[in-house]
Amino acid sequence: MKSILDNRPALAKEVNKVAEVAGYLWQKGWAERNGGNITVNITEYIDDEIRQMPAISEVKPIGTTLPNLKGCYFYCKGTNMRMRDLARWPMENGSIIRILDDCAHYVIIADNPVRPTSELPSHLSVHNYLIGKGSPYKASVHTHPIELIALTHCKKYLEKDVATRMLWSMIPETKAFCPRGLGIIPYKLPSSVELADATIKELEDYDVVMWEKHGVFAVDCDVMAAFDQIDVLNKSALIYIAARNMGFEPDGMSDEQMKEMSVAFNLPK
Ligand code: 2HA
Ligand code: ZN
Repeated sequence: MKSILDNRPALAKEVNKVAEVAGYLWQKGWAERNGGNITVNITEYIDDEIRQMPAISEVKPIGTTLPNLKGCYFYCKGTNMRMRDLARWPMENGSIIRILDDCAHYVIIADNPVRPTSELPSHLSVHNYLIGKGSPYKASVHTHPIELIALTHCKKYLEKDVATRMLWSMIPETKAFCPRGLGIIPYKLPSSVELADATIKELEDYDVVMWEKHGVFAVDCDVMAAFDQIDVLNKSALIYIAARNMGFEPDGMSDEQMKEMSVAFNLPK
């Protein structure tokens, strides 16, 4: 079957990265059933021929108006699709959409009329925010990392930066590779406008934000980098659990060690 990815290696590479990450999410047990979502702003890979491609869906409302998305294109996981299927067949379990000039509607252009994630309005609102502030970030990932979610069942870790400090102190790499830490958003109904608004607000200070008792939402330059930030945080949670399972509360790196690291790696905060 013909695909929009044929003879477009740069675009194919981005979509294949999504497939690779989708496989990791499944293997890690973070993507049960249709859990999680990925959207990537692929506008920089769109050529004139793609801009001329006809819609393969009716015109659909986004549900909100997002002025910075005029002329943008996104790869989106399909609604109800499984990450484990997307890992093998990204263009059967996701699609490429074009934002129309009114910035309030979209159409699907390739490869199949797979309806995008139910979280599309919130993902697109995040991309609209990122473009607005001139961010180089192009990818957003929502997933259900087991150990990080478990932490949010404890009130202490819902306080600002308490989880961040604990996670950073488990292994030096975590602060180095997730330097803005883990933002926390108190429980809100999945897919709600309130959750989307709170996420955008928290992304001002963090690249990875935790939705209490639900999952994380991460942004970065590409999907691999967004995944890596979640992965290093969850690795720290696993180290914490391993220590507790050995029968003790882990000491964590000292404040002096954290400081020395932050200076050496030129990290913020
Ligand atoms: O779309 O995980 O929270 C699947 C989800 C929504
Ligand atoms: Zn979810």
